[in-house]
Amino acid sequence: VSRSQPGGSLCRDLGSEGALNACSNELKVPYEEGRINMKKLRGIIFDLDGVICSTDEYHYLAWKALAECMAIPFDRERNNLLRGVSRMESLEIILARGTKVYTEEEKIAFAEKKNMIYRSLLAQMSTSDLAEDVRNTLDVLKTSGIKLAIGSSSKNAPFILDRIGLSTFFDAVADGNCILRSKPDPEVFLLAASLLKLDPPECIVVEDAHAGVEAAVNGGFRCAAMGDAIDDERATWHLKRFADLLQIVA
Ligand code: B16
Ligand code: MG
Repeated sequence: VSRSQPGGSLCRDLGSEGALNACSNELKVPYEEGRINMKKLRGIIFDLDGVICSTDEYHYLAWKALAECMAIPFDRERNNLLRGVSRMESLEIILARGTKVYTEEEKIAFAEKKNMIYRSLLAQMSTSDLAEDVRNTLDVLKTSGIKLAIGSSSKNAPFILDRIGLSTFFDAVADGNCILRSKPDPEVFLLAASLLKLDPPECIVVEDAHAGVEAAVNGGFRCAAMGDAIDDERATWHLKRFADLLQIVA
């Protein structure tokens, strides 16, 4: 069942739990010291779509459905440009391939239509859409005493977290409902860090978008890149699997 609207400003700081460091794996993913003045790792800020869960695929399907209605060419390569950027900026990137000019009201209506399609796909998600390695890795990180936050451009983040059973898991959630500027601006990550009461050099950001890696670096964070952004040279670590994070914190 689809919930009506994302729940307004749900950015929160729930405090941290646990202090035992349960991770003892050897660091196998090298990092480049000196790019950012490193401090002891105390927090991890996760992007949501494409990192915690595969909702990036639903974004693609929903934008594709809209683009087809408008006879605008759209494919997965184009879709990769939308990762991490806001809904309205995404629409502008799609419309740039078309020939027609639209009013602001029409653009808002297009974005709402896309969001309705997207939310109907999200509504079908359940806790089984949280991959086992993500769940297990998050559990290990939580018991290690490292604070965990979400830093997502999405206004649907509270709804998604609810669907996959993580609505109360994170120590803080900063999302598209709480920010004025989306990635590559660092606002969402700086907000997440401040909710955790940590400074950027004490945190790392996990991202699947080039815009997100750029946002992390712009904010003074070290970044672990994965998925579409795995080869981004601005990232400190390059994660083949989500569980590789455990090698960073060891
Ligand atoms: P919404 P993330 C981002 O989430 C998506 O990567 C991006 O494709 C999307 O346009 C943006 O959220 C806004 O999403 O329409 O749900 O508000 O990757 O930053 O977690
Ligand atoms: Mg993402």
